[in-house]
Amino acid sequence: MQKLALQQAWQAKQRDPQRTVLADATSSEGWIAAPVPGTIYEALIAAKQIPDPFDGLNELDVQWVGDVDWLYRCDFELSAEQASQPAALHFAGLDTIATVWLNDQELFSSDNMFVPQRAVVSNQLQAGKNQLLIEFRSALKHGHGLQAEMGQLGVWNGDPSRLYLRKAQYHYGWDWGPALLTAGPWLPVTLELGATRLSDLACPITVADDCSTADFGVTATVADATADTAVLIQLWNPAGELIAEKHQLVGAGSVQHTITVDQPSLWWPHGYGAQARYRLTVSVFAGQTQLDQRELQLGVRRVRLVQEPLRDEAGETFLFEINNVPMFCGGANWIPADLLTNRISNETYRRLLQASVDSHMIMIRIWGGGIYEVDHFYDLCDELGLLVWQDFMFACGMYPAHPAFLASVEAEAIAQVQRLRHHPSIVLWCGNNEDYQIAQTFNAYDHSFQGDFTQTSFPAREIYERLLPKVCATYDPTTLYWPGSPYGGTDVYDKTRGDRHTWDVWHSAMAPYQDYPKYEGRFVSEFGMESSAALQTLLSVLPADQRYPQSRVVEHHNKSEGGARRLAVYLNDTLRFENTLESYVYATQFMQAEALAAAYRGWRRRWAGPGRYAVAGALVWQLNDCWPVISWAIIDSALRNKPAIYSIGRELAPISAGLQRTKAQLEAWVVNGMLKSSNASIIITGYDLQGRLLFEQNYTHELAANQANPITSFEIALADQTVVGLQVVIDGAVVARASSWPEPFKYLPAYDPQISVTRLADDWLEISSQRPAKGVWLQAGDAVHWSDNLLDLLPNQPQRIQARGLGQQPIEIKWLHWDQQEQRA
Ligand code: BMA
Repeated sequence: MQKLALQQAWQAKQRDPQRTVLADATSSEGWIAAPVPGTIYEALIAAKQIPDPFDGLNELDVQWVGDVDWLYRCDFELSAEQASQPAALHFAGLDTIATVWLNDQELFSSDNMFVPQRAVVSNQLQAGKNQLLIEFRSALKHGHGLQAEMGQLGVWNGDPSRLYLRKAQYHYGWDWGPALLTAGPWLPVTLELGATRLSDLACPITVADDCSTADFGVTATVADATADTAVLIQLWNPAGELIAEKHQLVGAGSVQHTITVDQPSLWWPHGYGAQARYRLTVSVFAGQTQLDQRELQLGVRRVRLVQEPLRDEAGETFLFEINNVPMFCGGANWIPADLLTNRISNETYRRLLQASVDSHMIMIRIWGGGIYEVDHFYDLCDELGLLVWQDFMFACGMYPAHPAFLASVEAEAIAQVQRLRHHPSIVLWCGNNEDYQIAQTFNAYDHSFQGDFTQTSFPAREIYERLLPKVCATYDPTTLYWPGSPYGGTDVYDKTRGDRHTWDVWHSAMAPYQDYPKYEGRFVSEFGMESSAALQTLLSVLPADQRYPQSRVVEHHNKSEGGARRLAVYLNDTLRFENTLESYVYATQFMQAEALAAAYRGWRRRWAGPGRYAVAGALVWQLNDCWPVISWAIIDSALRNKPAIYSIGRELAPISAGLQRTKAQLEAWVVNGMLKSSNASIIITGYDLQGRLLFEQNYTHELAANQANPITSFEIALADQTVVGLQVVIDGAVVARASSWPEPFKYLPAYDPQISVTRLADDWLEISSQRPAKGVWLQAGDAVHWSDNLLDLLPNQPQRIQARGLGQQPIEIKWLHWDQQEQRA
């Protein structure tokens, strides 16, 4: 099998509706160079026919691109020998309403950007010049047509016609992203020469309950096999030793072979063990000639979703057990890292996922309004030890379920599950994002009804409760399936079973973030607080006269409904800041960091040991951004970390400390996330704002493994003048800290806490202060990698952090109320 990537010399033009496609293809004017894989937006930007859609208000000026049809053409040369071979064209992804011609002959039409297409073209190639044409019709217009025919459906975010299209839903605009209705061959186009090929390779791994054995169930399907076609199956262990080999004639088209491995090396999420992987190679031969080969990197892991009653609490758990170890899943929701996904580099994927690992997250949820990610994303999660919660691509809508739609969805699900099923990191397939929530909001969700869903006002249950689970059970039986997020009880807001999206803070009630612990769920799969992108990131899209917080362009780059107003309310509740963009950025980011830390801290405290794992996970909305914006992201579109990623990292660390202040009552606890108990000294100190020590308490405590450990609770005298700190000391080292300040912060006097920074070897720094210092944010340019940041400092408790790449660069320091005049007096 010879594979030729058709990615050179593609051109594109706007369709001339007065002409037929073939006539239009011969016209000479209007053609621009088009990157493939890619979409028409990249081509138009490169040709300077449209401005950068992210800049200023440009998004509003480029919507015409989605209203018209486009034509792509590619001329490619073949030798007589090549043209005479059995051949097929493979299209990994056509966005979205497309028709394909080869040498003036129509091959097929497609309407799902998530379904690869393969067209046999053996007798349609010619020696010399061949021409491939693809017409992309306006998805928006196509959707409006279907909507006019079948009715408008309920949605949150974007044009409602999006529900009829199997196109990335966020392309229609979302409450954190612009609308860019892309069109084009967004994934590779390949010419395959030769008939016999490995058309499918499956290898589900069945792990014994005690993980003592693993059965690798290999099924290799060979298309167009001949009498002498054979496959060679080889398995290497993580040490690189060949541990199994099987050579077999193909015969009826597929070969099955099971390899049993005793005491297999297990794949673990990071922090729990190695990410051991076995390498499976399957090669297809005709005699001695190798015709095709595929390789899979496999991991042995046993996954269970444990839903069992809790002691003394209603409902049941919703916890992930990996290799028989229950795990608190701290993590984040992932959105596509750009509107134009072909611009996302492997480096970007690695930096975003590495940052989540650095903040002790072990789970990433791929949200249902984006795309099934590229292979590299999952390879990285396998390598880095990140669990993946994978939504199917449905979000915030009352999707249809007519036969053509169901057929398209089935083809999509089969293709994506077959592509991704071998990744050990993927532990759960999930039917949709918030479709049960929107249905419940429309009173269309009758949990007890189990009849023909397609005849109800919530027909898409057919997809989530019948079609998708069947596909998963057939093609990926060792991975969990969950109908939707949130989902669980009869009520999607149920706190006692299933997963929950906690938007009581920010959306709906706009509850104070300090109350996050109240809005728990057995597994909180979404929650979030907005903040601005980094100053430089924001400035990159702001004209000079728009560089103030309430400007038209700044607010255009906050897509959340009432986003600027909600932020203003939360900011007004929390701290004082100057009305400059620099202060606004620090203030929003400080508040986001405090809010998200309060959530993780409050919920991880409920990971309280066997029978008491009341909250088993928290996935923040959202890890990343797709353009320069004010959103819920904790890493902005320029990959600049926001302070929240550090405050979250402290709450998810193997050992984390917690302080909860209710009026003058203070409660203290320590979470030991490690699988061994540990003996610790706990030091609790109280300081006034002048830096005078008010009290110190010392405890020793055997921290039980894999749970939160209550330490003490007591009344604080002069509570509104007192900052309390807690240090956890193990083997002489401070391994975790927490601090509790009088709130709201806005009532605190602004002062200079006299922070000093001492430079040590290897870019290590010692940071200390004379008076309590809150939210100490250190910056020194993009090249510096901070091991921690946004510190809370107490006198006589210096902290050491590493600033890799700092060298002798100057460090800019901000802290709570750094910009308030009175301290400068
Ligand atoms: C949830 C998510 C997203 C949305 C976010 C913030 O609805 O599923 O759809 O962007 O909240 O509003």
